[in-house]
Amino acid sequence: MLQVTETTERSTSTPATVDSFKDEFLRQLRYEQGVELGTASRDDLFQALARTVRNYMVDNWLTTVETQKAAGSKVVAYLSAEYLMGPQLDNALLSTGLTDVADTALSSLGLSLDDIRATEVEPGLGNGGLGRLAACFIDSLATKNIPAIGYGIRYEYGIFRQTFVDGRQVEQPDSWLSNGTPWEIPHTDQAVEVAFGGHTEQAIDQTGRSVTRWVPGETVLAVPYNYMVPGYGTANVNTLRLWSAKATNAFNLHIFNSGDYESAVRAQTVAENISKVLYPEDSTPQGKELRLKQQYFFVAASIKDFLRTLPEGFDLKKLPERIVFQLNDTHPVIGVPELMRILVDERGLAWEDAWDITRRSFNYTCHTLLPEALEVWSVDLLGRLLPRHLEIIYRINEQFLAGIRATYPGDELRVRRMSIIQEQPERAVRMAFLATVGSTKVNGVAALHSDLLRDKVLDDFSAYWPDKFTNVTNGITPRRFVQLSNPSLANLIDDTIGTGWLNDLERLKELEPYAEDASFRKAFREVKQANKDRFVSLLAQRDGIELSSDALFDVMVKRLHEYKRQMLKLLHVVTIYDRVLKGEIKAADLTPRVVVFGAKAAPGYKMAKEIIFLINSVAKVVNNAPELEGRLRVAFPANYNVTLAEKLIPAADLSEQISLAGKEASGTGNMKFALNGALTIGTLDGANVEIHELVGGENFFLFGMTEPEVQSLSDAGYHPTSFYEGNASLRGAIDLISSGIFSGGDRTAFEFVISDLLYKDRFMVLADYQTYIEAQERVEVAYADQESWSRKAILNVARTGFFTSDRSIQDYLDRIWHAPAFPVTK
Ligand code: B1H
Repeated sequence: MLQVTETTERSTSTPATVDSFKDEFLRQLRYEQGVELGTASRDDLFQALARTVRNYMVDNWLTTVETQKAAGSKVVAYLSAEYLMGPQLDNALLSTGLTDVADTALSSLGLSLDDIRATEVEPGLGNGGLGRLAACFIDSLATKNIPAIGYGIRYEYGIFRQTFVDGRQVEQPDSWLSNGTPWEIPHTDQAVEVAFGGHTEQAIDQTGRSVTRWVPGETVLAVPYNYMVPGYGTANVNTLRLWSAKATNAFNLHIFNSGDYESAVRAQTVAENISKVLYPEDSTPQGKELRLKQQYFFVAASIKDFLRTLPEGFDLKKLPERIVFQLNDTHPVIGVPELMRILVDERGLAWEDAWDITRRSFNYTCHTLLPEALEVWSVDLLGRLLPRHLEIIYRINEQFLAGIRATYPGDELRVRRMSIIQEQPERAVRMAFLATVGSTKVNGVAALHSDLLRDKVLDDFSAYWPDKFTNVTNGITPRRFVQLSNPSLANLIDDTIGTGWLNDLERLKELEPYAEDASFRKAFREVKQANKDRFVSLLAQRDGIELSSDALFDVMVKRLHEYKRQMLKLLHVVTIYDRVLKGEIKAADLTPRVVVFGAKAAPGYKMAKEIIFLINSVAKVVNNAPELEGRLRVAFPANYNVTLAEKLIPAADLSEQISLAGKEASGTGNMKFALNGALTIGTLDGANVEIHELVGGENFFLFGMTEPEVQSLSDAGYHPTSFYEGNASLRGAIDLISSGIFSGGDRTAFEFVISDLLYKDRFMVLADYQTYIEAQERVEVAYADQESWSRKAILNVARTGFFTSDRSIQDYLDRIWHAPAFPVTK
């Protein structure tokens, strides 16, 4: 019997005992893996364990799907080209409440849960923050009992595996599926066709109306793979549905029969390439045909998939009551003309009605401020790949611009500025504009970002539609980024304020008084120390990097991008070395510090790759300098990913969030560090602004220009050389890099980076250098007083409960989605 109740409670459908768990595990090993316990490989053990845990979620999942369907309540469909999920086993154990059962069951078989979980290969189906945000959001949606589905692409190869060869990044394919993944359930029977190319033609329908028809040139199959998304503390299990491309049989057969096997195979390859690999770009798009194909592929499949769940005879005018599509950046915005095409061409709705439905069904989240990151697709390419969609976009634009002309008569400049179609440097579709016009709400991802979006990037649009713009500050799931990644801290919190805070994170406020409690501070420090020890041993084993855990852990992990300013951090390192070499400071006076970098560069981003090479080159010299022995170490483990983040973030003392103000939309690493008791050194950028506000200025190392100051410096004309010339310490650092000391005497090795800094420095590293160095000096002083540092760190944890993604989701619900929660119990 299915029933719906108001209460939420954790339930595993089959009551699990150690014995039943053990039996299921052994059954999996024997009958699914086909091995004996004694001969099972690590991977066999992992697969069997993962499927055992998975099977405990299935009943709740099926109940959730059925109950939600029967109720016909509003569904949130999150459309995202990326989901950076991280390892799944721990999270599944946590949500089913089976961690202890599994541990005991495995121990009784002479196996170790820790060893087995370490073999999991994470699905790297995202680049960085945007993909990880999507993963946090579906976790919170499930936890909050919201009927929701995540739609995306099942890339066969995720984000590349980064290796370093002689200090340079070399990319290796990420074949995360080579052993298969226990978490997915394919449904070949539910595949849908997605069409591309061809042409459009006019026809007369049965009622005598002239209609447009798209006659596609080719079709591919989109095969859905389902992943369970268990909520925490609830029986609700939502679905993540990722699409994989497969050649259609009809197409193959036709060519096969003609005897041309080679082209049949080629056609298959072309079709299946669509979901082959994740584009490894972050913050900037890649304008490639295959990328547009990926976008249309998953969006068209997803919309079709949702529409077929509607009951026979459903009144499409009521669609916005049944679904809300959330566009995770512009990558899925082709969904707007796609829904129009379906409603007008296939379902025979009048254009005006279809437009009303479409606009009410979509909302758009923008994740950037960099102008070069705003996606455009050339009209030429779009017209070739999706001819009908291009016509529809033109018509949407025409109608939109008619409205602009009516409101601003004679203002043709404004019309040109706002047109969805840009004319220069080539005629192209501005996807952010299409998303804005086609959506009910547009949101930025942090308060500052949303303000800048409204007042700068999309100012014409916010003047025209003031109510369309809103903010939803990003968040992170505390299940993964506190409980799972930092169990020692979670235990300390449990012991101090009780349980229940994991899905009510503002309760961390109750920790505030304990900042004044010396024994709590000691316990808190012990947690941090244990996390450092854990990280140090992991790094020794994973990378052969030897570190002392008796040091300030200063961490900068994020994608490598000039605007994030890894160079500023590096200049700090080089400055310390330079001053020690010159005898300006005594190494013995330095607080022992371990600087950890983690960063992948987009493979085609030359400057980012040169900066990686420079960091590695500096690290090599600094780590071998006898002068700095025991005082300064630089560690740059390759292939920073979610798995490593979970071990590194809890070990950090200092969180580097040092982008140029006005460039980082939000950042989410900044939130993870603060919630794990690291202090932030940062600029007033992205969500740092809110972190700073919440934790208080005394508990945050603020430096650098504000966004308006950046703007005025830029308006006045920025000359980096004058900063170089006017600052001896900066000059010392830059000159040391140019001296060849980090490149075996080669003075030209880093010219590409250094001359850019001196003559362009688009992100004003040199302008913020001095205040950054001073802020680092404040860090040194503060860290020397461990009691006071612990107080600050505790207050960071206590005051950042706001950054749970549960709160972000609540904001989306209140401001944008208006979809009721729907608790499911069995
Ligand atoms: C963010 C991206 C992004 N912003 C294009 N934009 C991509 C753009 O493959 N592409 O073409 C991929 C990713 N990613 C990040 O989103 C922001 O830089 C962060 O500041 C923000 O925290 C994160 C989540 O909102």
